Amino acid sequence: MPRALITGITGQDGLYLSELLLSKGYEVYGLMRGQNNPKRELLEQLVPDVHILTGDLTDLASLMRALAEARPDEFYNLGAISFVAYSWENAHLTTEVTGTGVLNALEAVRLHTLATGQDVRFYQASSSEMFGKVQTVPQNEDTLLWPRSPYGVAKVYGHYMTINFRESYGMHASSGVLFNHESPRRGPEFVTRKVSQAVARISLGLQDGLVLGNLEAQRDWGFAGDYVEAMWLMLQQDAADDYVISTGVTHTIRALLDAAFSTVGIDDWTGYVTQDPRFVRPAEVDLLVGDSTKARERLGWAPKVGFEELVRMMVESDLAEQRRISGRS
Ligand code: NAP
Ligand code: G4F
Repeated sequence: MPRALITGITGQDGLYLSELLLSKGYEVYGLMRGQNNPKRELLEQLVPDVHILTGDLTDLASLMRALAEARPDEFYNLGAISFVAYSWENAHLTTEVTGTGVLNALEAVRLHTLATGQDVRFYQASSSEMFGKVQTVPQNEDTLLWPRSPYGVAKVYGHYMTINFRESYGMHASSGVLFNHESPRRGPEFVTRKVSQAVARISLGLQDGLVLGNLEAQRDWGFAGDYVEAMWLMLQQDAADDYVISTGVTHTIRALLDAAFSTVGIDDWTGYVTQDPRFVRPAEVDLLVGDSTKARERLGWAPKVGFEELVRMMVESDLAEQRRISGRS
């Protein structure tokens, strides 16, 4: 039975990836931080077969202990402070967790291999946010990185450190440059879920409107369930490498609003949405659209869920949740 250790187990991708690996017969270990993590109960409910270990990406010894206990064949480093807007206000912390945390994870794996002789394949959750002020359209593995946020800068560090460990120590370390991926499990701070939750509440009469920032930004949004398959496929290859994972289709926030409101029968949403500079970022990533030809050709990966279906799935899930909470139909 193959064994996997996942950091960021309580996050959106951690949950989907653990379900995928469990379905493939893996013994799955998840690293959870904090002495009383509020997401523990949900995690135990959704994936009761995952073994929970405590640890933190900023604490190298905790990673070493987790590795000694899990003895994984595969290590998926999904843990991060992942909210771009938050990273300006907490730049140092973001650097420690999202940047230096990758070095800690790589060092822990390297030292574990030295001590035990066990080879561990490593996955790094890199991000399209690294492309920032994009230098080519669409973006692929060769596009120059120009990050626009402390989060993006930290991800660039983690990305190159992963490549450096592969080149320096021959580690099987791969980096997935994933474009935005969403689901009903997406945190409510991200724009897709903020919109799907608000639309559900507006249609049930529980909320009057929605306040957003920049409506012109364009994102290449895919479904998280499809994207974790790409992570797994990367670690099944003979040689480690870097891959862009994306749908190749981009939409503005306005188009997201069109799709979400039309799910509940509202064609003109302008009366419900206002803009506030509070949600506008100091530097914006205006346009993301990925070229995932390499992943499609070499991994045989392709996204299954399209934009309209994804938005509908999220709004319907939030409608069901809000009906349950409020008792309204
Ligand atoms: P997420 O839902 O925000 O999950 C982040 C996870 O990291 C949570 O489990 C969180 O734990 C954990 N974490 C935070 N600080 C930590 C620390 N100090 N030590 C250990 N773990 C820590 O993110 P996601 O959407 O699943 O994304 C997974 C990874 O992919 C992240 O690295 C993200 O940056 C990257 N990524 C995401 C996307 C996307 O569109 N979703 C695209 C590209 C790359 P708590 O629950 O305790 O906070
Ligand atoms: O949903 P977002 O917060 O995601 P963002 O910044 O693209 O980052 C996500 O994707 C990255 C991959 O490219 C990941 F690495 C990262 O961890 C995260 O998962 O914002 C999307 C867009 C931005 O242009 C933002 O300015 O939506 C715009 N937006 C407009 N109003 C808003 C809002 N974003 C949020 N979160 N909240 C708003 O009110």
